[in-house]
Amino acid sequence: MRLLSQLLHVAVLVTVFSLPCLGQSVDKCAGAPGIPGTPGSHGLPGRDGRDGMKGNQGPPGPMGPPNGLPGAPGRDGPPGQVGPKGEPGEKGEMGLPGPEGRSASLDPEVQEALRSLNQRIFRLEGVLALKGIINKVGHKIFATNAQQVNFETTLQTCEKSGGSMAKPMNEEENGAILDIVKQNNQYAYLGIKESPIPGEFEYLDGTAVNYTKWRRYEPNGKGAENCVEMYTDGGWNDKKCNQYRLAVCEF
Ligand code: MMA
Ligand code: CA
Repeated sequence: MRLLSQLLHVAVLVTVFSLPCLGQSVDKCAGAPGIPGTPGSHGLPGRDGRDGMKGNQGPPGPMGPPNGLPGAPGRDGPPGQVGPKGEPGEKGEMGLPGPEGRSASLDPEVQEALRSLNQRIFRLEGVLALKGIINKVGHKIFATNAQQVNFETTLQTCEKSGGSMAKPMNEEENGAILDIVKQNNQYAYLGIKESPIPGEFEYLDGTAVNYTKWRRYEPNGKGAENCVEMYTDGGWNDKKCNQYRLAVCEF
């Protein structure tokens, strides 16, 4: 087909160039061109081109034959879910002491609380004294339950109440106990006992008695009267401990 086309091409050219010189003078009319030669043979192959871009990584190769050695361990998986809460641990050791707080004497809130408490106690003591329930002298309060019991029971009654047996240590305190004795018209045991030395007396804790109010000729028991009672005139008498006397305590 291509050959046919070439032949046709050649024929056209021959026709055109073989026409007589139309409209031109005879002496200037050239001869017809020759027929083109045949195409030359192929040249030598060109030089190699430059390296192309690196291609993508190929797919993994096929699995190898069985009985090969195991591969290296795989990577760790993602973390699991949070587990349930554990049992409480043992109690730790005590920590170090905290920083020193503000002195109560400089704390306005503490000061106000103390002032308020003092006032309430003062008022309560006033009511109790007015009703004859307590007899206050200096820092001591004397009181009775109006019961007549022996020395040992008096001692226990006073201590169970948070106090101790009444022990006058001066004339004023002796007068305060006397008020209670007179109001009840009952003698009262005092918080004084005979010491291991007959005829000598001491407080229940063994300390020496400085103030005394012995009645005339007392003490006269000489080891046979180990307790002390107050008469209704305020004077003291050494007496056996098993009598029933007004229980008077001090707080
Ligand atoms: C009683 C007894 C004594 C006291 C005398 C005072 C007779 O004994 O109470 O302790 O000394 O009276 O007379
Ligand atoms: Ca006596």
